[in-house]
Amino acid sequence: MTQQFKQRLAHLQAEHAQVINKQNEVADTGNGVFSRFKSPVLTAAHTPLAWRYDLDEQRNPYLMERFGINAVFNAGAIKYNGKYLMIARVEGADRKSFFAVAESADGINGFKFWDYPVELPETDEPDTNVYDMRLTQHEDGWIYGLFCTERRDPEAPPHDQSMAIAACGIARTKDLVKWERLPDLKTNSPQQRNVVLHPEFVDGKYALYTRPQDGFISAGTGGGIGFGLCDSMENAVLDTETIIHNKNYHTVYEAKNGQGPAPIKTEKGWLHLAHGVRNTAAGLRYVLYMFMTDLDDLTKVLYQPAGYFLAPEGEERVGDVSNVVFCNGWIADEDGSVYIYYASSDTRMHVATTTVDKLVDYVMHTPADGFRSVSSVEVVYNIIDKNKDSGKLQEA
Ligand code: M1P
Repeated sequence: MTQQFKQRLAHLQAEHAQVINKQNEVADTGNGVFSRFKSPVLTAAHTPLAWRYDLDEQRNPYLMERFGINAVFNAGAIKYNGKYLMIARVEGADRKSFFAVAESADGINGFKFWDYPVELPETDEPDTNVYDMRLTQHEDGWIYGLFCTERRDPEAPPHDQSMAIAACGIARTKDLVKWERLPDLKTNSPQQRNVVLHPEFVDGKYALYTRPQDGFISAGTGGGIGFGLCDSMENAVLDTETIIHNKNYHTVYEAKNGQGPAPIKTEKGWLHLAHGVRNTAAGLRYVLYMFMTDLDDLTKVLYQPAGYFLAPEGEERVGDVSNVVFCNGWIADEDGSVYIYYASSDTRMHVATTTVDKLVDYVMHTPADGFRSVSSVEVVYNIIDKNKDSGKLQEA
């Protein structure tokens, strides 16, 4: 091995080890609902050197990257065998995404990718691009991964190389290593993204959250979070979708929205985390918001705090698709802690920590949207008056 090759390899290894072993710290006092952390938890730099470099000097004398990784984001998550796992969307420099599992012992530090990315089987209709997997440990015993499969629109004229069709791909596994691919979900909507499997049977059927949409980017007449039941995941067909949470004028979800990870069951109801999108002069802005549905009637929204739960801040605001936070994975731990894995600007993964109790308090006691400025002022007056009545104003 030449000295040059040896040195470069040693530098790459040291940098990689530093990225993985970096200990994270809570960012600031925060808003009391959750804690943010100073550094991302999973990035392109976390991907193993063995994926990117041919480490043989004969074949790669300059030790050049042979496969570039552009971004690591939009990860599903699950606690499995006592470890915190993310199944990330890894996007190559070639723009194609694939899935890869990274694990950590404490859910915050030391996320390390498994040796190989996921080998995802295909259906008869090959996928061009796959992304945004939601993992659901279903009570039928399988772990399901529902994701977006994207293919070129067969109706697209030759001059248009962007027109695409998004559909929900379905795969299942018992160990996150060996995956069985099932047929794509069939619904009445021309396109689907952000489809999520509910963890429990409902009336003996599988329950799915959907996001019907007319176009690939614009939701058009679709765009709300839908809900439907199907008999089987081996041939998943949804005849009807009921919109349980719709787009709404002058809110953070006025352009479109989508269910995040599978909801968390609590004594008060199902906790949902979703993303809301609005249009601005600077392009689309994606934030996260929450709501709670009824334990018996999953289509009934019981509580919904106004506005966003988490929005991009600081460096999170910049990336491949700036001003975006997106979440498709969270873990509710046995001790009541919740790890929210969210991506910023389609580039990297972060974690925010909280508890089920705090989220329930947040969802039940944060005032709902009054949909007008005058209602927002009433909410503020109400808080001030209560502080005044209890003699707390001087403490502010
Ligand atoms: O670029 C932001 C997000 O855009 C899409 O989400 P949605 O379907 O809700 O608009 C997805 O492509 C997602 O992966 C991406 O993060």
